[in-house]
Amino acid sequence: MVRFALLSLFLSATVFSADKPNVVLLYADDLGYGDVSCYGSKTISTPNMDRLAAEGLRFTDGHCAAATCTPSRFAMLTGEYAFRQKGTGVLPGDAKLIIPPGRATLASVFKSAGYRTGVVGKWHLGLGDGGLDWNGPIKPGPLEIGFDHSFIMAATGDRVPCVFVENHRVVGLDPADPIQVSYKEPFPGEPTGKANPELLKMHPSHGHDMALFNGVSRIGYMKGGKSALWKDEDMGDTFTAQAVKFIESAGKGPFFLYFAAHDPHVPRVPHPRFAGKSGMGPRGDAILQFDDNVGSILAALERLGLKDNTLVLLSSDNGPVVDDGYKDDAVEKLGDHKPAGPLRGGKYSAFEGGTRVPFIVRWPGRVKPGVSHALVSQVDFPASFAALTGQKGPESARDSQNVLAALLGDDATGRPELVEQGGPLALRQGKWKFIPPTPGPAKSKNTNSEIANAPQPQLYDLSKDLGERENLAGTTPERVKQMAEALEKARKPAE
Ligand code: NG6
Ligand code: CA
Repeated sequence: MVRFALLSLFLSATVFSADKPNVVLLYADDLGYGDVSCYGSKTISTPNMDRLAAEGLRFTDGHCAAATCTPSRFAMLTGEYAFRQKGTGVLPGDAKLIIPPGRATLASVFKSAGYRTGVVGKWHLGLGDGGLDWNGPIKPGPLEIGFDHSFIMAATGDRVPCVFVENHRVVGLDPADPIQVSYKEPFPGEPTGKANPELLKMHPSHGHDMALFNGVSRIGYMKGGKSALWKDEDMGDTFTAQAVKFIESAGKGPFFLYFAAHDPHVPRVPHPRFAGKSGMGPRGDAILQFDDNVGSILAALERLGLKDNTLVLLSSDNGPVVDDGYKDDAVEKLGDHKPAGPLRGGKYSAFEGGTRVPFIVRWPGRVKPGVSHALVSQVDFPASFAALTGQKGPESARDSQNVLAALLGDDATGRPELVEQGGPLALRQGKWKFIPPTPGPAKSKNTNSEIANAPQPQLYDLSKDLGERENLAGTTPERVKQMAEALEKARKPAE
C-alpha cells in the first residue's frame, strides 16, 4: 500500500512537471516573415532563432491577430479580436488601460493554474484609468490583469514617456524632477525635433518631431524625469537582463514570461556592438540584436536546467515595415532583403505580410522538431494555454480556439477559418484568402506599405499564389459570396 502511494506520488509529480511546462513567449515588434534566416532569408543571419526552429516546430502559417501592435496584443492577451472593441487602435503613450481589470487574460489563465507570471518589455495597451500621474502609483496596468511582475515601457520607443515602469512605479525617478506628459502641447523650453533639428542623430521622415531625447525625436511631449530616461542603445540588454532575472527568481513552481522586445520597431537604435553588422543599416542591426537577446534568454534556460521543461514560443506582433517614420537608411540599405519573404504587404496590411509572421514552438521531448503548415493565430493562446494547463478557456476569450494539438505538432490543420485585421479585415478559409472591397488608398503614403484596399473584391488561392497576385474573384463568384457572408458573420461586434 505504502509502495503504491509512493509510486502514485512519484507518477503525479512526473505528470505535473510534464503537463505544466514553463512557458516563455519571445515576442518581437515588427519582425517580418522574411526577416529570419530559418524562414528562408539569405540576406540576414539569425542563428539563435534558427537553432530554436531546428529544435522545435516552425509554423509557415502562424499569425498575429492584427497588422499593428495594440490590436494584435489586445487579441493575444484577451482571446478576442480587437475589431470587436472600440479604442483598440495604436494607442498614444498616455492612453488608459484598454483591458478592464478583472477580465481574463493569457496571464490570468496561467496565474490560475499556479504559474508565476511576468511581462518584460513593450506594453502598448495603456496604463491607468485616465489622467495618469506618472509620479505616483501607475495602475491599473499589467499587475491588475494577471501579471505578478512587470517591467515595461508604456507604449513604444517612439512615444513618450521614455521611461521604464516596474510594477507600479517609474524606475529611477527623482521626486524633485517630476514627469509631465502631453500629447497636445509642447512644454516651453523643452527641445523638440521640429525646433531643434541640430540635436538629432536620427531625423524623422514623417511625424516623430516632438519631444527630443538621446538625439531622437518622438511622438508626444514630455518634461522632467531626466534621471529616469531610458537610453535607446541599452534597451535590448535591459529587457533581456530583466527577463533573465525573472526566470532566475521564479522559484520552484512553473512560470510564464511574456518577453515583449522592442526590436526592430522604430526608432532603431541598437547597441553599438551591433552597429553596421547586418550591412542593412539600423533595421537589420536591430534584428541581430533581437536574435542575440533571444540567444541570451535561451542560454539562461539551459544554464538553469530548465530547457526540457520549458515551452518557448517565438513570434512577432505584426508584419515588417521598412520606413516607419525615421531616416534610418532602412530603405537605402535594404538591397535584396525581403522583410516579408514571399508574402505581399507588411505592417498595416491585410495581405498575408501583415499578419503571417515567424512562429516557432520549442518544447524538447514533447514537440517533435519539424515544420507545420497548420493555420494558427496568437488569438488562440488563451484557449490553447488554458487547455495545456488543464483548464477551460475563459468565456470572454470568444475568438480564441483551442489549437493546442496544432501547437504541439499533433494536428496538421489548425483553424478552419481566421479573420486577419489589416486596414481592411480579410478572411482565411484554408488555402483561400478573401479581402472585401474597401475604400481607401492601396498604399500608405508614408510607409509605402500595400494596405490591400481595393474597390473590387479580392480572392487568392494561397496554395498556388502565396504572393497574392492573381485575383480569382471574377472566376469564382460563389466562393466570393460565401466568404463575404462568412466575414460579415465573423465581424459582428461583441454584444
Ligand atoms: C504610427 C507611427 C509609427 C509606429 C506605429 C505604431 C507615425 C508617423 N507613425 O502612427 O512610427 O509608431 O504608429 O507601431 O507616427 S506599432 O508597431 O506599435 O503598432
Ligand atoms: Ca509592432
